[in-house]
Amino acid sequence: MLFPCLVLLLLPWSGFMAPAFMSETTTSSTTEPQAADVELATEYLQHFYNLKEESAGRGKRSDSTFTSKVKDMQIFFGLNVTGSLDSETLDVMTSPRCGVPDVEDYSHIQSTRWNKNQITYNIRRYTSDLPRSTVDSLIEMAFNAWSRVSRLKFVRSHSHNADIIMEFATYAHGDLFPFDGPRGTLAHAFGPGPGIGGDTHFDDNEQWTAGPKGFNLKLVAAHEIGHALGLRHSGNPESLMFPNYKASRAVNLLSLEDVANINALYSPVLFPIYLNPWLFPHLIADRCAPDMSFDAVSTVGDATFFFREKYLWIKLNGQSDIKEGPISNFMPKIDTGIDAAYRIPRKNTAFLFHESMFWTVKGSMVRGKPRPLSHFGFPVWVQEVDAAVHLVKTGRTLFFVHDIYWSYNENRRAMDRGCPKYISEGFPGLNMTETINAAFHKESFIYFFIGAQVYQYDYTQKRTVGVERANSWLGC
Ligand code: 8MR
Ligand code: ZN
Ligand code: ZN
Repeated sequence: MLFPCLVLLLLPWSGFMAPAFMSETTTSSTTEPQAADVELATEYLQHFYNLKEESAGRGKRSDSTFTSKVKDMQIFFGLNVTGSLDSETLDVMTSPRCGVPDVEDYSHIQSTRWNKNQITYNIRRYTSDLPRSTVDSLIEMAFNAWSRVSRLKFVRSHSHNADIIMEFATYAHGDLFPFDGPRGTLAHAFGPGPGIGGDTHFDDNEQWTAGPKGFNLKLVAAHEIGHALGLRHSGNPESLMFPNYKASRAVNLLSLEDVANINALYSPVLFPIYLNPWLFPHLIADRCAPDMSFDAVSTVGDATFFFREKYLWIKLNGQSDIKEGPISNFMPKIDTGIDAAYRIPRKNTAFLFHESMFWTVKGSMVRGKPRPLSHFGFPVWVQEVDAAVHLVKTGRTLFFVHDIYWSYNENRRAMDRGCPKYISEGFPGLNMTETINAAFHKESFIYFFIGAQVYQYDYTQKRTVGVERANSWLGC
């Protein structure tokens, strides 16, 4: 799905994922970076951050270039900006993103697809590198590569409701995945789905061409359209879906493998099997339904995330439009619902809970594997939490479980004494008819999402001061 692969700087050199290489960096136990780490980081920064060859970590002047590239990378991923190769930074540099842990695990077929054969596209913003008519025809050729070999049909539309909206943009451009300037990421595409699903963005800081120089638009568009149709990366260097740009591929776009994969995904046999219920309009949760409730609500990076089952709505700060789609479209590692979520702004870190496990999200990137709830010091009988909220003023995180709550001291990393307590004791005047679905902190209020309502609770005065419909924050 996408997307995600998108940002991801997909490890374009094949040695990246070799097991020998990984063990070299992951087993080093000292805190000083090892030579192998510096080498790894140099290669990574040359590849994605335009670090020049001669700046490779030796000598005074080049050290400062190296450090500043490390900082750029840390800013991008929401890490502490130290400029040094600390373990978190090395972790990001070595983590196989995109859910593509090693070559064996490349899975060629995405699990989501469009529930129709005819798909519309709209070109919303052009590049000035090429005449518009050239862009139109290169994009059309890229779609034709796929329609020639499958049952799919692509129709150009002038409506902004088209399934696939294509645009050229630079740096931050309204999704969670800003472009990175020249080179690095060339483009990205969201997997099938409503709203942003299928949308395809090209980095307008690249030199787009119709030939072999710069980056060939037809080739990159054909690869991105593969993602927009639901294909992910292939480990086969012959495949258009191999994650590297190789200009010579522009002649013969699709390999036999690509043809097989698109037909497997859109095979007539599979059509009636609805593996992905969210793709079916009547099953897409209507965020404005009168009884709408959410499982978890939290800020993440610069946005507020509203989770319900496997679906996510994202309201970016200061913007009125809302992004939506399956959670995995935004966080490919997460293939479940989210029960509870909270964020510590100071650390730019959010925690997402599913049953007895939780994920850590730095910036907008899910880090590492999920960890068990016991990390927080819950007794074993707590196997899931209903809601969580972090209070910046007190440095405490409150976890709600049925009719009780825990208070966790984030500085001491321990549960407060006297926990758990009854919610009715700590939050008198909260009209709890059912368990709390979600909790969210803003200004000096805690907002408790209970069923289809959200209660505005003043926790200094210990009373409920307002009630709204849960989805009123999503423009309903
Ligand atoms: C052949 O087409 C592409 C290859 C590599 C198109 C885009 C890319 S990319 O380097 O921009 C890639 C990366 F993760 F940044 C994004 C992608 O795989 O879609
Ligand atoms: Zn984008
Ligand atoms: Zn790709």
